[in-house]
Amino acid sequence: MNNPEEKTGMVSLVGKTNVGKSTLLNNLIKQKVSITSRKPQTTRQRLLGIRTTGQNQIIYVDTPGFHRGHKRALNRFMNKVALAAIEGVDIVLFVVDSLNFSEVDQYLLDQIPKNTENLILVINKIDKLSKKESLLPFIRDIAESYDFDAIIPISALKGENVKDLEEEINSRLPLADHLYPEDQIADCSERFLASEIIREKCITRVGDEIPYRLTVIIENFKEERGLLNIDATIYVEKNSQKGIVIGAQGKKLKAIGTTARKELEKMLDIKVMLRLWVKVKKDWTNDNHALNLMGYKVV
Ligand SMILES: Nc1nc2c(ncn2[C@@H]2O[C@H](COP(=O)(O)OP(=O)(O)OP(=O)(O)O)[C@@H](O)[C@H]2O)c(=O)[nH]1
Ligand SMILES: [Mg+2]
Repeated sequence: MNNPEEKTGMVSLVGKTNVGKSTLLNNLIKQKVSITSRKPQTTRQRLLGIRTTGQNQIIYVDTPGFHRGHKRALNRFMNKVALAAIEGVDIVLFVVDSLNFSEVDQYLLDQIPKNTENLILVINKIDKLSKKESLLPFIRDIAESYDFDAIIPISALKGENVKDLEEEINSRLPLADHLYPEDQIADCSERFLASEIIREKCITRVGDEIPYRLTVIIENFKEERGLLNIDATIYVEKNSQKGIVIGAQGKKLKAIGTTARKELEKMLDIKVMLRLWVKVKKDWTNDNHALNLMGYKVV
């Protein structure tokens, strides 16, 4: 080891869809790298967020939320990525929603090997609880089926107790050299980030079904004389979905483009020219070949 005092650990955020894993990741690393939304199945790929403080380096792994009842190839891919993140890491954060622990949470908890070292139960969204006392029976019920190494109630949205969680993680990091430079906070490209921000703006503006049938491909990403030119295609599965994304007189697509552009300009600190197209790729979410082309590496 180059520095015998350095500590480094991989920490997975695992949990059902919509419990707030990506919100927590962004809060832990103090920057938005993972998109979030009130709709389920927002995160689709494994994504790293890195935080280095002094001798400690934590590499967080955000994962797609585990979900059931969807049988398409994209859903199978997402669940596989979710489950894979349980193994080969130093610490697992099992994230649940304080208002709702269901069969799906239980199923996922049952998938975690009993000999997992450093399994921390993170109970999120405590800001929504009307009575904090209801946490005790909630904790008792979940802790019955697993002997957690620590249990920490938090609010990822408000930042409540997130510092305690970070301290708990730091106290469990193994001695190892850092893997990333101390100023690096993510491992994804700006190109990927751009596609995700555009997808996030689409998710919040279209109805309940389309977010699951929509993806974004960056066709061109080039900086010229202080202007970042981004051309992106939004793929959906049907003509009717295309019409919804575009909206009357193209108004919805325009709003998606404007909000995405503004956010990207802030994040990347550069002026952005964003051009969006909407295309139909029939049944892409259920076609392994198309999924690979869209960047979801189904092997
Ligand atoms: N009130 C409240 N809402 C929260 C909190 N954390 C997350 N949320 C909200 O819960 C919704 C889901 O959050 P995400 O971070 O996208 O959840 P996720 O677990 O990453 O979801 P998937 O990527 O689908 O697995 C969003 O609307 C968040 O704003 C919290 O602590 N309190
Ligand atoms: Mg997420």
